[in-house]
Amino acid sequence: MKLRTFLTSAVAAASLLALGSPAALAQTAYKSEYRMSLVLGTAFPWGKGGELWANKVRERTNGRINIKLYPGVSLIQGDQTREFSALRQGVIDMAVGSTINWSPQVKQLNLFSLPFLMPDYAAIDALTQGDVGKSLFKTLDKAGVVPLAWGENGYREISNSKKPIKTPGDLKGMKIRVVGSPLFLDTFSALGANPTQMSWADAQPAMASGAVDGQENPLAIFTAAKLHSVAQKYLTLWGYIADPLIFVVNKDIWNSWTPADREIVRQAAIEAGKEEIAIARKGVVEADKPLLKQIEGLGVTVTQLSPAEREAFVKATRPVYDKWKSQVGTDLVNMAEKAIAARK
Ligand code: X2X
Repeated sequence: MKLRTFLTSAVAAASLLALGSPAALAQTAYKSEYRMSLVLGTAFPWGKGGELWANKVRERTNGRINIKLYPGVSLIQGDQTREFSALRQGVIDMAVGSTINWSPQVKQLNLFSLPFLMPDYAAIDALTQGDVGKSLFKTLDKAGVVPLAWGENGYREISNSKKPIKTPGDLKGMKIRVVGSPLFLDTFSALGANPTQMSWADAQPAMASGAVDGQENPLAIFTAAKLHSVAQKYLTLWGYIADPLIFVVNKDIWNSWTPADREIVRQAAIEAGKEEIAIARKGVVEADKPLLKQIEGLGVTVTQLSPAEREAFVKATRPVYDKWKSQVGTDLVNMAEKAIAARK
């Protein structure tokens, strides 16, 4: 519709012919709806982040950019590891996506999945808000998408249906559902577990039927997805990795917007990202960690590791860290290690 309106404008058509520029045409061809891909919906911090972004953009562009949310990665039939390729190809217009799900296509994003790289939230911030974050945005830009802002899924704590996990030995032979990159297979194999890759959509029935014993995900997902009701009775806080989220737009879509609208979309993503991170950390950054009490209230045994107990997991996964350091990129990992050591 917009395209036809434009073409009937004699002045514009004349200048288009004069310029012979497809970009000039593209810039006016706004779609009536833009499709935002998300793994999780608005019951989760992740989906709320997407909703905050979409609402700000719709309001500030007076509806010129109208975004619809597609949670459950429904635009790609639930296969979250295909999200990045689909974004690049234009099957998806924009997304709030996890570094884990995009890491099969962008190997540098495995950085955040290196076991025990980031000891605390300040370490995550030191990476995403510093030079490492900038370097990764350059990589994403080269890979064909427009990265705008960081959000957060969270520290991925491990749960299972069998027993409290206190030592790597407790994981021996346990069937653990993992997602995404082969790095996860290496980490859980090093711990003696039996990892199996599957999508989030397949994971919940697999836990319910006992096809898998355990999984790892942030606490906000544990509660919102009610994982205690699919036999996840034991939860161990080990903080081994955390996956940031990234707000991105497909390059052709980005180029089709006016510079002023691009700026609105970017600013809205930055604000939504900040708000989403606060939501994702709610309940676990307060001194009394109310989310843990809530989870215990569901009949779940929550295990907190002493520093020495945690160190045993660090040691057992160190060969995986070393192996993957070169695959992620030695310079990038060195930069990350330095940024973490210098964090406030
Ligand atoms: O599949 C998962 O575990 C989830 C929802 O956390 C991601 O998409 C990375």
